[in-house]
Amino acid sequence: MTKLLVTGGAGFIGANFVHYTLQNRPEYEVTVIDKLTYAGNLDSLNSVLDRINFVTGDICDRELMDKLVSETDIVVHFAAESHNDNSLRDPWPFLQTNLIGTAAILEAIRKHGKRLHHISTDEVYGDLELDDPAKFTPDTPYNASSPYSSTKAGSDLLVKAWVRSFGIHATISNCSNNYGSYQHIEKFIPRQITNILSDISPKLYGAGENVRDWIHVDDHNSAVHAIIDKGRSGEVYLIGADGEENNKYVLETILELMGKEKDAYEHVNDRPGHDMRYAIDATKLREELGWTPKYTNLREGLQATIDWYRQNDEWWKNEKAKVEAKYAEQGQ
Ligand code: NAD
Ligand code: TDX
Repeated sequence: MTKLLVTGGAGFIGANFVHYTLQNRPEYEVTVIDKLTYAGNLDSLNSVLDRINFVTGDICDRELMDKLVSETDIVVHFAAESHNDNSLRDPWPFLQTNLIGTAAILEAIRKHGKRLHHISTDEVYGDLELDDPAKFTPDTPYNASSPYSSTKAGSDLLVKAWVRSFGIHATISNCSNNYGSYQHIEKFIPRQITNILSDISPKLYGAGENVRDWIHVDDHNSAVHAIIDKGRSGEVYLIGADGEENNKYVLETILELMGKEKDAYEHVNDRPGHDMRYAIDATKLREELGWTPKYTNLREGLQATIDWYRQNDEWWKNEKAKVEAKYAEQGQ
């Protein structure tokens, strides 16, 4: 058995990664370390808690990370403060977890000679114009816009520095916007679905022209496994599935799939510094590692996601009023 330490495994992508790994890769023994912040939810792992080791803890705790890393073979590092809007209200948890937490993991990896896969975002590259034919590639210069994305960019640079200076065995992936089950209802797609299910009108920032490159979370996670299997140490892989759509289209599609009028939503205050467009060129991942995405029909993926939130209201209902009250303070 190969031992896998998953940081942030009670969050959206991390929990899906744990489920994906248990279903598809029986050779791995999984340990999760998660602080269970507002974004972590142990219920997302309920059905598999007897098949994994779960540790409640903070990745910034250097002693704890030293111990856990010494006991594993590979670390897959998902843990982060992940929401742009929160980073605009209070950047400090982002600086702490995304930078100091990643450094604590890197120091343990260096000391014990283990393998790291660092999960990052396409937002480190800044944004593109709507009419620009370009997409992000591994050679695009870093140009992050928000406290969230700049701390993720900083965490990537820390990993690159530890590779170059200390020769640690590490890979990095930068993925586009994920959707699917277990995503926190502060994020765009689950916020709109749960608004409609709660008779609250959906909320579109600004004109809704901003473009995101959507990928199903299972496709992100199959790519992460491909990189762990075959990725070259020190390399960066961009993960994306050619899913560019603007926010207005995504919201109108959700409304239509839920049997509502296409214009039954409100325009609210725009996000300060709102990135206009993200787009991933995943040629390196596809050609070098032979990866292909499975869930490329966004309408079908949205329908499955709507069904999941409808059937699992006990997973999100208690959080709804709190999340909406926080947005209301910003006029969003
Ligand atoms: P999330 O906010 O849903 O989950 C984050 C998890 O990390 C939570 O379970 C939380 O409790 C845990 N955590 C936070 N601080 C911690 C700390 N100090 N110690 C231990 N655990 C801590 O985030 P997500 O959307 O699942 O994102 C996971 C990773 O993927 C992040 O690194 C994010 O930057 C990256 N990413 C996300 C997306 C996306 O679309 N969601 C896209 C590309 C990359
Ligand atoms: O209510 C909303 N209305 C709205 O129009 C919300 C919450 C968002 N939006 C817009 C803002 C963005 O253009 O929708 C788009 C998506 O917003 P988020 O879900 O907040 O995602 P984004 O800011 O694009 O970042 C996401 O993808 C990259 C993740 O949250 C990050 O963790 C990841 O790195």
